[in-house]
Amino acid sequence: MSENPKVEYRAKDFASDQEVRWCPGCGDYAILKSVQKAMPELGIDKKDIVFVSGIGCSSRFPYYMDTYGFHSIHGRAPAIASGVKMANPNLSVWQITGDGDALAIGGNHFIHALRRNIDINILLFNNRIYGLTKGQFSPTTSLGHKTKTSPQGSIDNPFNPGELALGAGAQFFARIEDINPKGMVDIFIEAEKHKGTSLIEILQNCVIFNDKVFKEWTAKEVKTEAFLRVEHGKPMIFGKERNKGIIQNGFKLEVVEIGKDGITEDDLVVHDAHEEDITLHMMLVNLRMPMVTGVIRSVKRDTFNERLSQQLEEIKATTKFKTVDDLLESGETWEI
Ligand SMILES: Cc1ncc(C[n+]2csc(CCOP(=O)(O)OP(=O)(O)O)c2C)c(N)n1
Ligand code: SF4
Repeated sequence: MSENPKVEYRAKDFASDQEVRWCPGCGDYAILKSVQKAMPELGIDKKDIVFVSGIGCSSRFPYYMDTYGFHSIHGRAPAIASGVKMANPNLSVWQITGDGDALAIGGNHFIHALRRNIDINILLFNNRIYGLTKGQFSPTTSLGHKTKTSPQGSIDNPFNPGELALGAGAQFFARIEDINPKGMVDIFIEAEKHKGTSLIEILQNCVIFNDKVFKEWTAKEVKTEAFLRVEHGKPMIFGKERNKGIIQNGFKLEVVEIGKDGITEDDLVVHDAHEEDITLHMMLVNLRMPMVTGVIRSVKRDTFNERLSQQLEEIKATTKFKTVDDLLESGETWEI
């Protein structure tokens, strides 16, 4: 018998008894369904799964999962998720966050979770707006975009979450659109299997305060031409007719047509998600048309948890302190 017998669940086993209270048509529903579909594939016991969120519409997520969960405070979910994972490294820990929660008030916690490479999965619901607080611009709102707090158009330069994450040392970054349920399921499974911080940016439609913000890519008439889904080891081909591709020209990626000007499939860039050097991954996260989705970076590096447990073992083997009292009574003490 295997040491970890696979637990058999169905997606509906992960739905809680709570009424889901997002606006009708919100992209969050599709993400919830996809997470619930991915969970049985992972075969993890429900008692070993924890969802941790900050504050925002997306942060209601843990209520809707029939797992353990914390609805914590604004921007601080990475601290709680990190603590949970360090206290019990066997848990599968999922952080749910919005672009405001992760990149504004929680920006500091977010970058340090990535830098440390704590083994958690971060789902960043990017709707380029503050949904819960009714439509203020966020750190991902596009330049010039009109919102409740930028009625003349935003004059802020937005973050590109992928660029920020790679700069902070992210070893796993994926991007996917909320209208692609199958794509979401596949990526969530891959993220959990990756040891280290896995960040998934989900392009999420906020039907009330930022409807169709990603329409340049997601509108029916364009969506088959506007996304490039990268897969490790495969050439970068896209388009309805699968006749478009990407070539590298110096530090730029260029769109080409296969069959035109002597271009063949062999000229196209082959995706290497495992390459340690971030140059190509940076170019991919910054490409606007097509927008790159799929697992853009997946590199194995020691996790914070591994280093921590190794260090603890080493110290335990050599220390003369056997209890906390030994430690407290060991050195110079004074009263103030
Ligand atoms: C300390 C603190 N500051 C501000 C707020 C108000 N607040 C609640 S949610 C939110 C932004 C949520 O936006 P986002 O993270 O993009 O999530 P969404 O609602 O779009 O899913 C803000 C500013 C708060 N709850 N706590
Ligand atoms: S305000 Fe926007 S993000 Fe929030 S539940 Fe409604 S549609 Fe979804």
